[in-house]
Amino acid sequence: MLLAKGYEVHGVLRRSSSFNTDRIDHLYQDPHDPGARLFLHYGDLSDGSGFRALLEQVEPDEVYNLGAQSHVKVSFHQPEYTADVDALGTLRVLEAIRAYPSTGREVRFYQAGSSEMFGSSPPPQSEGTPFHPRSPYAVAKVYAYWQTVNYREAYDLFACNGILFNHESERRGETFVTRKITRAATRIKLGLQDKLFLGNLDAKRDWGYAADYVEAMWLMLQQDEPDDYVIATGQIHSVREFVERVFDRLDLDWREYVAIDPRYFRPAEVDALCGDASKARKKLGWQPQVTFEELIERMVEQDLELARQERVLRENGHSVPLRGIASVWGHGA
Ligand code: GDR
Repeated sequence: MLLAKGYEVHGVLRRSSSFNTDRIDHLYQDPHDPGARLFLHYGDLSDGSGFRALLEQVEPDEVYNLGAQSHVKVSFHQPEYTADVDALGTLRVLEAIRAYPSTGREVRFYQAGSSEMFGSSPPPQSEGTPFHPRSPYAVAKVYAYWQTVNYREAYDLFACNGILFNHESERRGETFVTRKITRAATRIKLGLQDKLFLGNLDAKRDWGYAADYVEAMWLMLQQDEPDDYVIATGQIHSVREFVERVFDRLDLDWREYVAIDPRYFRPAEVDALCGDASKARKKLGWQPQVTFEELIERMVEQDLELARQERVLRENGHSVPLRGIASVWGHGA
């Protein structure tokens, strides 16, 4: 979205021994190309000095902190790491921005808050709803939220929290429930898999389309004053309903294929999230464009195509990496 708006974009990339850029490969630009506007730098939210150096080198106008250990279930297995990256990582970025060299430029800061912060506070949730986090991930996000508010109040930073409800797309990571379902159901449809193991089907979420939500993040940083906003569709559906719709769309009876595996249950669950985004509607002029049905259609269409490609490869004797097929290789997430 930022590239389409004409921005020069600098992304921070975690070092890994294998490539981890699959989801942005379609944006790749050769950095030697004089017209290139997308650059990647090694960095990590656990490394404050690296981030400070990057800030001085890049001199950004806007910083979007979307980095996190973002999987709720995984945060129960890695609570300290999650707190370090999601909570302290945000503090490191805020500190770096506060101490930014006196170029006279203001850096606007966006913090990816989460509806998970509301936890067990009943829906509908809005900016005034008390937080009651239910996972190490959510607790870390609450810490980052309040640091962002405090840096705004204490140092006059242009810092905003977006409190985004679940947002999905064709590029959603495969261990999150929506993509796990569309990936598995389409593979089942094409005879590549015969079971899908899930956890709690009764959880209810407010699922929107990611492309709509990034527009809201950007809008927050274009306002005269920094503020915090809930971004949501205001519609709630259960995981069971999501499963049912996806399998229906493929003319399959989900009951024949879906089984419950308790290893996907969470020690504490968030039962129901449904956001009230009236403030964003009023102040940012924002509203979601893609409906729940369209979201499912887009995800199913794309994953059907991936499954078709996989089948052709297999039929021709090629081995296909299982990376990205969470229902095969999900590690309990
Ligand atoms: P969530 O997303 O925890 O809401 O956080 P996720 O898709 O992981 O879970 C949604 C609900 O589905 C239930 N569920 C399962 N979840 C997973 N991952 N795998 C399963 O097999 C499964 N079976 C049932 C979960 O228990 C849960 O209730 C997402 C993340 O993107 C966060 O980073 C972000 O902050 C919030 O959305 C808003």
